[in-house]
Amino acid sequence: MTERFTPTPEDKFTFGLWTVGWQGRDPFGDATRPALDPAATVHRLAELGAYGVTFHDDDLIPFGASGAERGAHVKRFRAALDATGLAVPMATTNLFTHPVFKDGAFTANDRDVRRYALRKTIRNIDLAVELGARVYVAWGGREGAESGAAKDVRVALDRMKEAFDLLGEYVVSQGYDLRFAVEPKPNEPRGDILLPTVGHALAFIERLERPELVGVNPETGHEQMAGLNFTHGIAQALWAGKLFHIDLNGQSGIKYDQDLRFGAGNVRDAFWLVDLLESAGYQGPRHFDFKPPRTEDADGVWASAAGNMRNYLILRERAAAFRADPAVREALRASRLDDLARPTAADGLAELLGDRSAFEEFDVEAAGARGMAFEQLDQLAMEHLLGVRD
Ligand SMILES: [Mn+2]
Repeated sequence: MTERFTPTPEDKFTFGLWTVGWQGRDPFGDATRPALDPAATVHRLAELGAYGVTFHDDDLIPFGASGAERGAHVKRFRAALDATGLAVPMATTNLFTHPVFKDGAFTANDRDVRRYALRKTIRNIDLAVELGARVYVAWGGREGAESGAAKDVRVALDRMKEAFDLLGEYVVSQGYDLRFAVEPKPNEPRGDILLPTVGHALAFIERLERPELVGVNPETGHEQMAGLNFTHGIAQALWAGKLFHIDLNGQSGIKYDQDLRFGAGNVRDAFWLVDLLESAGYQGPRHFDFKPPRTEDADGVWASAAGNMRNYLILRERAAAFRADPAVREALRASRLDDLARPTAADGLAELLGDRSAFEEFDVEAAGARGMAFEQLDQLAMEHLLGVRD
């Protein structure tokens, strides 16, 4: 029973150093846990069955460290990776903690801050590539404003585009096999953040010089903070060929960013998300960007980390059982999902315009009276999710 929910590297579960390493500092309270050593974290994640680990530059190398200190930190981390076989599929930049970033990084009003942010990012891109990363995440947590005139949003978007164009030029010029993933978030820490949702980010990417190099890294809680359906956002990112990475966690509705472990919060959306990722054949890492609540001690931190992976595997099994159930297949037909998959006018516009049964002779009243049978279908999903159907 427990055996089948034990993660292995083949499941491609990854964790940020900052997740289990979160010390529990929040706007109202001090740290409740000591700092974790990155190398020890790598060993512990490997023991739990993870595939990889990710990092912000400052998670690995304390901000302001000298060149020699930097080299020593990287060496220790690399030794832990070599000893455990853990991969580094993704890395990212901390462009939000230091006061210099209080008005943003790529879109800070101060030009010298923007230039510094790009140099800080490029320095960590070199390290990311050295450690084998294929995706570089960009979360612009401080790119935004609390008041109207403080940020000219159209001009700020010009600067954001300029930043991604320069970063794209850099990786191409270096011959790096690295793609970028924009991580949307509606607010927190800024009152309003630029590129607040998956949809905003997808539209922005198409304006770049090298759109093929840039995709999205949606986070469960960030879309749910905006009251949006995360699974629908992921489906659209997949449809656009832009799901370059994903941050899984849990969130209970529209409130502060909770970063609960995956499966906590909106478990129904988690079920549909796993169903989507698995049925779409998503090949990327299943990356957890969560925070063990500050109530937890070290044991609680690792229990929380393990819970993410276990919940994903449970939901994966539940979703597969749902899809394999003959009653579900019948219910999907009754809800006419097969009909949705048929092109509306494969016969062409002229045939549509000449088809009297499509309009003049169409029985609108009869069609309007047809039930969609969605409730029977959804009840079957609920019962699979709750584990009362096999
Ligand atoms: Mn979050």
